[in-house]
Amino acid sequence: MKIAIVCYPTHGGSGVVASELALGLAERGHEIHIVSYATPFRLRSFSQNVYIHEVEVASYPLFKYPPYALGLATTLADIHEQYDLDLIHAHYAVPHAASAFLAKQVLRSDKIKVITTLHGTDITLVGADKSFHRVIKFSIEESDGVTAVSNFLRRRTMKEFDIERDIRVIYNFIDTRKPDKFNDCARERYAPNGEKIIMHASNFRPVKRVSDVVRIFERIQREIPAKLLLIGEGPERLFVKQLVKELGLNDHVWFLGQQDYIEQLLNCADLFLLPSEQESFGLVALEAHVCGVPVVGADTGGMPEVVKHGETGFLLPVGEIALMTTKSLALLTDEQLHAQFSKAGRSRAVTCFDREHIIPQYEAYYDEILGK
Ligand code: GMT
Repeated sequence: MKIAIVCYPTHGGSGVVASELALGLAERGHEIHIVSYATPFRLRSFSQNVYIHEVEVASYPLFKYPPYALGLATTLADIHEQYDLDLIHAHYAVPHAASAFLAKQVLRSDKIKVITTLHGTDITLVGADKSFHRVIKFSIEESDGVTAVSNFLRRRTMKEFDIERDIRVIYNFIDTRKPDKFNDCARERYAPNGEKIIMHASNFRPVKRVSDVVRIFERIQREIPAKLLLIGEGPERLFVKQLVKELGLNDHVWFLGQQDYIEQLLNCADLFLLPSEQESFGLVALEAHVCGVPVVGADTGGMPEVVKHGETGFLLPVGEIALMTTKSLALLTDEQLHAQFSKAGRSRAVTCFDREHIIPQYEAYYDEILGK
């Protein structure tokens, strides 16, 4: 098949999933055209069957805001004319699904199909904004196929947008071979005296509640020697740094910035914290599990579909810092319990979320939408 994959190029989960899907499909012989405003970081090196198209947006003194959605639609139409695409797979509804719809209209073609994958914040945060609501609903209804990354997100989309059409749940996935390839994390660099290593990675937006991570860590390190590794960049980073300073934790917290492949770091973590307000799936929790790292986080959104409470981690109500601390300490101080959760998490990742299991589900869905 010839497939255009539209995605964000950044470190967020939707861009990672779209990039890994592109690589997986390309390996299976499909011709993949990545369409984005920059080259996604996971696709910077050459891959057979993957073509990168960066969208250019004309600037003009009249434009207060560059019309990216129009540039994207034009690029998609151009790519179709040159390569004769079978389908456009838009990751993240805003504005990708609307641009894909527009491209199809511009081409006046019923042959090319549009599939939209909803990732989470496109529905729960951006989608909840009145200024986008009608267009998102329209784009979902007009796509030839729609997938959501969790049952939670499917239900939420149907309710929030009053959608009656079918939405297929296809879970996010992971390459479970990675931990063997990346096993060079030096624990001693971050925890020279054998301290426990707690980790969090996110885009440091309010929805991630990174200050909860710091407060939980502060309570943990009162009881046992521990270090906190914070990965990522985002609007709350400075605020979090200030909190770390105020709590007297400067010597215990590492800010590691944006990392392209966090598996290397996860390999030396003892615990991953994800206390988000909302998480439609929680790809990073799956990344932790594949490295055998138990997760303590919030019982929200699609998190229970990834982390099995009491088996691979603990999920507590949003904001319950005290309970999250208690469960973290239980895992960090009981070696047997930790080993049991670590094994169960890794095994869950391999059994339920391996790329070899999920990518064929996308292929089958493409066939179905193309009427093959
Ligand atoms: O987490 C974010 O805010 C980024 C966002 C994205 O679009 O990259 O993540 C969403 O999509 C991921 C991939 O499907 C999911 O794993 C995340 O749970 C989801 N984030 C939220 O729902 C907050």
